[in-house]
Amino acid sequence: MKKGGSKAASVKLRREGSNLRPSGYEPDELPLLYFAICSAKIWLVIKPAKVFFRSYLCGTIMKSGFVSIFGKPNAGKSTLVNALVGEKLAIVSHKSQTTRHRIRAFLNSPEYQIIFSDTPGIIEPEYRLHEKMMQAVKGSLEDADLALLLVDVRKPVEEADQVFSVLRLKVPAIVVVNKTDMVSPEKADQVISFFRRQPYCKEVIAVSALKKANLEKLLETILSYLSEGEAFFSDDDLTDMPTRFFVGEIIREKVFELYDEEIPYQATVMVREFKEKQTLIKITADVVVQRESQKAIIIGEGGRMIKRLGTDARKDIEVFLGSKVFLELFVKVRPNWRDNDLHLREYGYS
Ligand SMILES: Nc1nc2c(ncn2[C@@H]2O[C@H](COP(=O)(O)OP(=O)(O)O)[C@@H](O)[C@H]2O)c(=O)[nH]1
Ligand SMILES: [Mg+2]
Repeated sequence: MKKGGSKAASVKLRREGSNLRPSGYEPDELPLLYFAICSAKIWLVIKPAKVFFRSYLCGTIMKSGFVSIFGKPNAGKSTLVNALVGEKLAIVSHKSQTTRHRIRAFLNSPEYQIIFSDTPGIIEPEYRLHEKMMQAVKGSLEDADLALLLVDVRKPVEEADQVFSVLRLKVPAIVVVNKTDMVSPEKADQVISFFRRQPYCKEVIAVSALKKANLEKLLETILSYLSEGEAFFSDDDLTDMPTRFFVGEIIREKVFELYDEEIPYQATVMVREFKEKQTLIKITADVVVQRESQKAIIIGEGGRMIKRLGTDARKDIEVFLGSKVFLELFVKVRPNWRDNDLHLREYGYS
C-alpha cells in the first residue's frame, strides 16, 4: 500500500508464441535485459555511497529495524501500531481476538525506517485458525530486532508476565504499559515497578495508545535500540500487505462492530473481485460463516443487517482507498472452516 491511496499496478504481459528464443527473451528484449543488469550493478555501488554520504558528510545516521508487538488479546496492540504510524492499518475492536494476521506497518523518516509487526493476541489454541494465529506470533518473534510487550494496566500483572516469560525472547524487550488514561498514576507506578523487576525487561514506558500519550518517548526509546542500517522497504510504502487484504479487514471489522456473541469469531471475509474502473472501484466479497442460522443473522430481517454492513464497510473503504467504491457482499456457509486447512488457506490464513 502506498501513501495516499491505491495505484493500479501496471503489469507487462509476456507475448506467447513459438518464436521465443530458448533463453525466453526475444532479440528486442536483450537491450532491456542488459540495461536492467547495469542498473542493478550501479545500484550496488550507489547504495553504500548513499550510506557514506549521509552518515559521514551530512552527520545523519540512518537506522532501521523490525519491532514486533506482543501481548494478550485486547491489550491495545493494533491501536498502538495505528497510533505510531499515524494510519489505520490494523482493525481495532473492544472484543478480543480481532487481529488474526501479522500486519506489518512502516514508520518512515529521513533518519529511520521502523517496521512494526502487529500480532494476534497470545492465546491457548482451540482451533486450527488459532494455531495459524499463533504461528503469526512465532514468525514475528523470529525476525524481530526488538520486542514491545504490551500490557493493559488494569489487568493482573501476573497474567501478562506469564505470557511474556513463555515467549523466550532472544531480543531486547521494552514493556509498554498501556491504557494509563484509565487509572490513577499510583496504580500505573505499581505496574511499572513490577515489570522493571522482570528479567526480560530492558525498559518500561507508560503510554495511552488511544490518547496518543507518551508515544514520542516510546519512539525515542525504540530508536535507541535499533542499529544503523538502510531502509528495507521503499520510503513511499506504509505496508507490504496488498490492498485487498485491508479491504477484507475493514469488512471484518464491521462484522465485529455489528454482530454479537459468536458471529465475529466464526466469520471471515474473502475479497473475490477488486476492479479499478474509470470512476470507481468495484469490490465483491464473501462473508463466510459456519452455519445457516449465522447466515440468516448476517443478512437480517429483509436484508436490513447486510445492507448496514455493506454501507458501513463501503464508507471506510472509500476513505482508505481515497476513491468511490461499489461494494457487493455475499454470504457463504462453510461448516467448520476454522478447522479446515483448505479453507484456511483459501481465506488467507496460511
Ligand atoms: N482507554 C483506552 N483504551 C484503549 C487504549 N488502547 C486501546 N484501547 C481499546 O482497547 C480495545 C482493544 O484494542 P485493540 O487495539 O484492538 O487491542 P489488541 O487486541 O491488543 O490489538 C479497543 O476498544 C481500543 O479502543 C488506551 O490507551 N486507552
Ligand atoms: Mg489487534
